[in-house]
This record gives sequence, structure tokens and C-alpha cells, in this order.
Amino acid sequence: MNSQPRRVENIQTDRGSVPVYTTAVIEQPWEDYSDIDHDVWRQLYARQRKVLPGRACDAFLRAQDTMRMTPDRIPKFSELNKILGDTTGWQIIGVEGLLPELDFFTHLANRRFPVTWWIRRPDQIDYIAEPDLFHDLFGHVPPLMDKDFADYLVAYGQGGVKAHGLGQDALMQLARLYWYTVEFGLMREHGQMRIYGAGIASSAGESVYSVESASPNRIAFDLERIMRTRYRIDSYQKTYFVIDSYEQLIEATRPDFTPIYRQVAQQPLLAAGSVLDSDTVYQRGTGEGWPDDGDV
Ligand code: HBI
Ligand code: FE
Repeated sequence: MNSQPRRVENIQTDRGSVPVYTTAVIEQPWEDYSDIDHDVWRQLYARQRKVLPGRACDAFLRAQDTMRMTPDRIPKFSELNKILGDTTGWQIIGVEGLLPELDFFTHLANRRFPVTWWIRRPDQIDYIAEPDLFHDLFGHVPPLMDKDFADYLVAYGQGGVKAHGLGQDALMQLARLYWYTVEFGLMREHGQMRIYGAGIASSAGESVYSVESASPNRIAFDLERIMRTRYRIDSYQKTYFVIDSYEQLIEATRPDFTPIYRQVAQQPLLAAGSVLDSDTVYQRGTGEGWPDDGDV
């Protein structure tokens, strides 16, 4: 199910101007999913639910159960929206894929999370570069059931709308914050490293690597540090940033970012694998298997 017409638009990212596919909000064409589509969901869901206990934070797994995401067929957005709306006021909306930043921020600021309606093909079970339904729904939606995380993402969207008028430095700094929290965040829980980021939680390989491998750095969350840190889009992360609770994200986004952007822009960018004397380091990565270059 990959056949809807797509409109190509250019947006500014860390890598300069890149084409993205955009369309308007669309109703989930649930009746049109094939048996193969449902089977891809079933396989991915079963695998991740085996991998995540003891690796994902408690709130993540609890939320997935509470929402009653169906293990055997692709969940209906309309059904998830009832419980999500009652719990934190968030809603899922169907989209074709990546949205221009301002559209994306505007949705978040209004408690709407864009979820890609189509699911990857069977030959893409292990890896797909662009976000699909499994990544968006399985990875991004459970944290929205938590009040603090839900509020953080609203604040992030509001910050994004504002940053859009401030220029490219601010937008890139915000993108790094999103990357190292919403996509690839870890949380300390029960004295262990636990996953809350959607990019990790939707990947079988990175779910294990992020919390168990000796290769990556695991460093305490620090807003300005993160805003300076480049990242990988084509390999496992070299560094994960670790929060103690979702409240910490809320606290960090309470101040006005405008002076922070200016401050951060005056400091040098940091490589994805760098470690500073000022970092609180939980684990200094061995760097084994790291690609030499290619940070975004
Ligand atoms: N659009 N649908 C969708 N999902 C995203 O995660 C997303 C996006 N557009 C832009 C975007 N992410 C990035 O710019 C983030 O860094 C904000
Ligand atoms: Fe994502």
C-alpha cells in the first residue's frame, strides 16, 4: 500500500535543503490494508514486545497495554484516539509522511501527532529509512499517554513555531533536542538504562544496542549540550542522552529558548561521539564499530 500520489517540497534541515513528501491530513484507510500489511504489523509488534520488557521504561510498556494496540492487526486510529484523548488530550492524525517543519510543529502545539498511514513492506522489516506506521504508532504514541511527556511535546511544538521565525540556527538546535529525546532518549529507572525514544523503541537492533552495548556514550541530559551535538541518521547513535524522568524534560523547556539559541550558536558544534569534561558520563563508549564520519 504505497501508491498514493505525493507532492514533493523542499525543506531546510541540518543537511541543507532536502525534498520531502507532503500531503494533507488523511483519514486512515483502514479497510484498504492488505493481509500482508497486517502481517508486517503483527511480526514487528511481537518482536518488539519480546525485546522491550526490561529495556523500555515502565511507562512506555504500560501505555501500550492501556491503549490496547491490537497485536494481530493494524490498530485503528479512531479507537486509539478515544483513550488517548481521554488521557492526555492528544490525537493521532494520518499523514503521508514527513511534514514541513512548520506544519509539524503546529500539529504538536495543538496536541495532534502525525502518524504515517502506510506500513513498510515485508522486505523492510529490519530497516527502513523513512518513518512508517510502525515507527510512528508503536514508537511515538505510547509516550503521549504520559502527562509530562505529553506536555513536553506541546511545549516543543510551540517552541518550534516560534523558532521558525528566528532562523536556521534555532531550528537546527531544536531538531537536535527532538532527536536526542523524542527519538533516541534513554531514562534512568530502577538503577538501569531504559528506552523511551521512538527511534530506539521501534528498532529491534537498537533496542538492545542502546542499553547494553559498550560502544556508545551514555551521558546525562543537558539542554545546551544536546543543542550543540550533531547526530547520526544512518547508523546507531554514538551517544545517548539520559533523563531521570519526563519531568526533567518539562523543566528544561520551561525557560524562553530565545537567549539560549543565541548562546548555543556562539559555541562550536560537537561531533556525535564527543565527550566533554563538563559531561556527567554514565558510560564512556568504546567507540567500537563507529563510522568515521557522516554526522548530520
Ligand atoms: N514530520 N510527520 C513528521 N514526523 C516527524 O517526526 C517530523 C516531521 N517533520 C519535521 C520533523 N520531524 C523534524 O524537523 C523534527 O526535527 C522536528
Ligand atoms: Fe520519529
